[in-house]
Amino acid sequence: MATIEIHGVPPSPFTRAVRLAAREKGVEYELVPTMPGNVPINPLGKIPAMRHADFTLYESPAIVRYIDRTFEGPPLWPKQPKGAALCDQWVSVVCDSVVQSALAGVIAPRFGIIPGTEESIADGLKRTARVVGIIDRHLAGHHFLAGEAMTAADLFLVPIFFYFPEIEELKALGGASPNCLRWAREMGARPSVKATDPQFRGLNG
Ligand SMILES: N[C@@H](CCC(=O)N[C@@H](CS)C(=O)NCC(=O)O)C(=O)O
Repeated sequence: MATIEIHGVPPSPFTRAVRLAAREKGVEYELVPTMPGNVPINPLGKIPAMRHADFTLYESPAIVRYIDRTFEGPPLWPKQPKGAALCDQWVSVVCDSVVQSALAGVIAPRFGIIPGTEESIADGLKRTARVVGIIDRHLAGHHFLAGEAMTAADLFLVPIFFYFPEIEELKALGGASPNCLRWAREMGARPSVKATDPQFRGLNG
Protein backbone atom coordinates (compact mmCIF):
# COMPACT_ATOMS: atom_id res chain seq x y z
CA MET A 1 0.00 0.00 0.00
CA ALA A 2 1.32 3.47 -0.90
CA THR A 3 2.46 5.66 2.00
CA ILE A 4 0.49 8.75 0.96
CA GLU A 5 -2.32 9.63 -1.44
CA ILE A 6 -1.89 12.62 -3.74
CA HIS A 7 -5.21 13.82 -5.11
CA GLY A 8 -4.84 15.58 -8.46
CA VAL A 9 -4.03 14.98 -12.12
CA PRO A 10 -0.67 14.87 -13.94
CA PRO A 11 -1.02 18.10 -16.01
CA SER A 12 -1.61 20.23 -12.90
CA PRO A 13 1.68 22.03 -12.12
CA PHE A 14 0.95 22.17 -8.39
CA THR A 15 0.15 18.44 -8.35
CA ARG A 16 3.37 17.74 -10.23
CA ALA A 17 5.41 19.72 -7.69
CA VAL A 18 4.03 17.52 -4.91
CA ARG A 19 4.68 14.33 -6.91
CA LEU A 20 8.23 15.54 -7.59
CA ALA A 21 8.78 16.12 -3.88
CA ALA A 22 7.50 12.63 -3.00
CA ARG A 23 9.77 11.05 -5.59
CA GLU A 24 12.82 13.05 -4.56
CA LYS A 25 12.24 11.97 -0.94
CA GLY A 26 11.63 8.34 -1.98
CA VAL A 27 8.05 8.37 -0.62
CA GLU A 28 5.63 5.96 -2.29
CA TYR A 29 2.38 7.62 -3.30
CA GLU A 30 -0.87 6.77 -4.98
CA LEU A 31 -2.09 9.41 -7.43
CA VAL A 32 -5.87 9.57 -6.86
CA PRO A 33 -7.28 11.08 -10.09
CA THR A 34 -9.11 14.20 -8.95
CA MET A 35 -10.27 17.15 -11.02
CA PRO A 36 -10.52 20.71 -9.65
CA GLY A 37 -13.99 21.49 -8.31
CA ASN A 38 -14.55 17.97 -7.03
CA VAL A 39 -12.00 17.50 -4.28
CA PRO A 40 -13.56 15.84 -1.23
CA ILE A 41 -10.56 16.67 0.98
CA ASN A 42 -10.18 20.34 -0.03
CA PRO A 43 -13.12 22.67 0.65
CA LEU A 44 -11.59 25.15 -1.85
CA GLY A 45 -11.96 22.55 -4.60
CA LYS A 46 -8.34 22.91 -5.74
CA ILE A 47 -5.75 20.26 -6.50
CA PRO A 48 -3.51 18.90 -5.16
CA ALA A 49 -4.60 17.59 -1.78
CA MET A 50 -2.89 14.90 0.25
CA ARG A 51 -3.90 12.13 2.63
CA HIS A 52 -1.42 10.44 4.98
CA ALA A 53 -3.25 7.88 7.14
CA ASP A 54 -5.96 9.97 8.87
CA PHE A 55 -4.26 13.32 8.14
CA THR A 56 -5.36 15.43 5.18
CA LEU A 57 -3.73 18.58 3.83
CA TYR A 58 -4.10 20.99 0.91
CA GLU A 59 -2.00 23.85 -0.59
CA SER A 60 1.04 22.48 -2.40
CA PRO A 61 3.77 24.36 -0.47
CA ALA A 62 2.30 23.06 2.81
CA ILE A 63 2.15 19.52 1.40
CA VAL A 64 5.74 19.64 0.12
CA ARG A 65 6.93 20.94 3.48
CA TYR A 66 5.00 18.21 5.29
CA ILE A 67 6.56 15.53 3.08
CA ASP A 68 10.00 17.03 3.70
CA ARG A 69 9.59 17.18 7.49
CA THR A 70 7.87 13.81 7.88
CA PHE A 71 9.96 11.45 5.80
CA GLU A 72 13.60 10.45 5.58
CA GLY A 73 15.41 11.21 2.37
CA PRO A 74 17.35 14.15 0.93
CA PRO A 75 16.19 17.44 2.49
CA LEU A 76 14.13 19.70 0.23
CA TRP A 77 14.89 22.81 2.32
CA PRO A 78 18.36 23.85 3.51
CA LYS A 79 18.87 23.39 7.26
CA GLN A 80 20.37 26.84 7.93
CA PRO A 81 17.84 29.65 8.57
CA LYS A 82 19.11 31.90 5.76
CA GLY A 83 19.21 29.07 3.23
CA ALA A 84 15.72 27.94 4.29
CA ALA A 85 14.42 31.50 4.03
CA LEU A 86 15.89 31.90 0.54
CA CYS A 87 14.25 28.63 -0.47
CA ASP A 88 10.91 29.95 0.85
CA GLN A 89 11.51 33.17 -1.07
CA TRP A 90 11.97 31.30 -4.36
CA VAL A 91 9.01 28.98 -3.72
CA SER A 92 6.98 32.15 -3.26
CA VAL A 93 8.42 33.79 -6.40
CA VAL A 94 7.37 30.74 -8.42
CA CYS A 95 3.93 30.28 -6.80
CA ASP A 96 3.14 34.00 -7.12
CA SER A 97 5.05 35.81 -9.91
CA VAL A 98 5.72 32.87 -12.25
CA VAL A 99 2.25 31.39 -11.77
CA GLN A 100 0.49 34.74 -12.29
CA SER A 101 2.52 35.72 -15.37
CA ALA A 102 3.43 32.50 -17.19
CA LEU A 103 0.79 30.01 -16.06
CA ALA A 104 -2.30 32.18 -15.69
CA GLY A 105 -1.22 34.81 -18.24
CA VAL A 106 0.08 32.67 -21.09
CA ILE A 107 0.07 28.87 -20.66
CA ALA A 108 -3.51 28.36 -19.45
CA PRO A 109 -5.07 30.60 -22.15
CA ARG A 110 -2.84 29.19 -24.92
CA PHE A 111 -3.76 25.66 -23.77
CA GLY A 112 -7.46 26.60 -23.95
CA ILE A 113 -7.96 26.07 -20.22
CA ILE A 114 -9.03 29.64 -19.41
CA PRO A 115 -10.08 32.46 -21.74
CA GLY A 116 -7.53 35.05 -22.82
CA THR A 117 -7.19 37.72 -25.50
CA GLU A 118 -4.05 38.38 -27.57
CA GLU A 119 -3.72 41.58 -25.54
CA SER A 120 -3.91 39.78 -22.18
CA ILE A 121 -1.46 37.11 -23.40
CA ALA A 122 0.98 39.80 -24.59
CA ASP A 123 0.77 41.35 -21.13
CA GLY A 124 1.37 37.91 -19.54
CA LEU A 125 4.40 37.44 -21.77
CA LYS A 126 5.82 40.80 -20.77
CA ARG A 127 5.43 39.93 -17.10
CA THR A 128 6.90 36.44 -17.69
CA ALA A 129 9.94 37.94 -19.46
CA ARG A 130 10.59 40.12 -16.40
CA VAL A 131 10.51 37.28 -13.87
CA VAL A 132 12.37 34.83 -16.15
CA GLY A 133 15.06 37.51 -16.60
CA ILE A 134 15.40 37.75 -12.83
CA ILE A 135 15.65 33.96 -12.50
CA ASP A 136 18.13 33.71 -15.39
CA ARG A 137 20.44 36.32 -13.88
CA HIS A 138 20.17 34.58 -10.50
CA LEU A 139 21.02 31.17 -12.00
CA ALA A 140 24.14 32.69 -13.59
CA GLY A 141 25.68 32.72 -10.11
CA HIS A 142 23.92 29.76 -8.46
CA HIS A 143 23.55 26.18 -9.56
CA PHE A 144 19.95 25.94 -8.34
CA LEU A 145 17.37 28.50 -7.20
CA ALA A 146 18.21 28.38 -3.50
CA GLY A 147 21.95 27.82 -3.86
CA GLU A 148 24.18 24.95 -4.83
CA ALA A 149 21.83 22.08 -3.93
CA MET A 150 18.45 21.27 -5.45
CA THR A 151 15.55 22.29 -3.20
CA ALA A 152 11.77 22.53 -3.16
CA ALA A 153 12.05 25.83 -5.07
CA ASP A 154 13.38 24.01 -8.14
CA LEU A 155 10.58 21.44 -7.85
CA PHE A 156 7.96 24.20 -8.02
CA LEU A 157 9.55 25.80 -11.09
CA VAL A 158 9.93 22.58 -13.12
CA PRO A 159 6.23 21.99 -13.90
CA ILE A 160 5.76 25.50 -15.28
CA PHE A 161 9.10 25.98 -17.04
CA PHE A 162 8.79 22.56 -18.69
CA TYR A 163 5.59 23.76 -20.44
CA PHE A 164 7.53 26.60 -22.09
CA PRO A 165 8.65 24.51 -25.13
CA GLU A 166 4.97 23.80 -25.92
CA ILE A 167 4.18 27.48 -26.52
CA GLU A 168 6.03 29.35 -29.26
CA GLU A 169 6.53 32.65 -27.43
CA LEU A 170 7.61 30.97 -24.19
CA LYS A 171 9.90 28.61 -26.11
CA ALA A 172 11.65 31.67 -27.56
CA LEU A 173 11.88 33.29 -24.12
CA GLY A 174 13.28 30.12 -22.53
CA GLY A 175 15.69 29.65 -25.44
CA ALA A 176 17.06 33.15 -24.88
CA SER A 177 17.73 32.42 -21.18
CA PRO A 178 20.97 30.39 -21.16
CA ASN A 179 21.16 29.86 -17.41
CA CYS A 180 17.55 28.68 -17.22
CA LEU A 181 18.32 26.29 -20.10
CA ARG A 182 21.34 24.86 -18.25
CA TRP A 183 19.18 24.45 -15.12
CA ALA A 184 16.38 22.82 -17.15
CA ARG A 185 18.80 20.36 -18.77
CA GLU A 186 20.04 19.27 -15.36
CA MET A 187 16.57 19.10 -13.81
CA GLY A 188 15.26 17.23 -16.86
CA ALA A 189 17.82 14.47 -16.32
CA ARG A 190 16.48 13.68 -12.84
CA PRO A 191 14.40 10.46 -12.58
CA SER A 192 11.67 12.34 -10.65
CA VAL A 193 11.22 14.82 -13.51
CA LYS A 194 11.18 12.11 -16.18
CA ALA A 195 8.69 9.99 -14.20
CA THR A 196 6.21 12.85 -13.76
CA ASP A 197 6.20 14.17 -17.36
CA PRO A 198 2.51 15.00 -17.88
CA GLN A 199 2.60 14.45 -21.68
CA PHE A 200 0.07 17.30 -21.94
CA ARG A 201 -0.08 19.80 -24.78
CA GLY A 202 -3.27 21.61 -23.93
CA LEU A 203 -6.94 21.00 -24.60
CA ASN A 204 -6.65 22.08 -28.25
CA GLY A 205 -3.82 19.84 -29.36
N1 LIG B 1 -2.43 27.56 -3.98
C1 LIG B 1 -2.84 26.28 -4.47
C2 LIG B 1 -3.12 26.42 -5.95
C3 LIG B 1 -3.65 25.12 -6.53
C4 LIG B 1 -4.34 25.37 -7.85
O1 LIG B 1 -4.65 26.52 -8.24
N2 LIG B 1 -4.61 24.27 -8.54
C5 LIG B 1 -5.34 24.38 -9.77
C6 LIG B 1 -4.99 23.25 -10.73
S1 LIG B 1 -3.30 23.31 -11.22
C7 LIG B 1 -6.82 24.29 -9.43
O2 LIG B 1 -7.23 23.41 -8.71
N3 LIG B 1 -7.61 25.24 -9.96
C8 LIG B 1 -9.01 25.27 -9.75
C9 LIG B 1 -9.44 26.51 -9.01
O3 LIG B 1 -8.63 27.45 -8.85
O4 LIG B 1 -10.60 26.54 -8.61
C10 LIG B 1 -1.73 25.23 -4.22
O5 LIG B 1 -0.56 25.65 -4.12
O6 LIG B 1 -2.03 24.04 -4.09
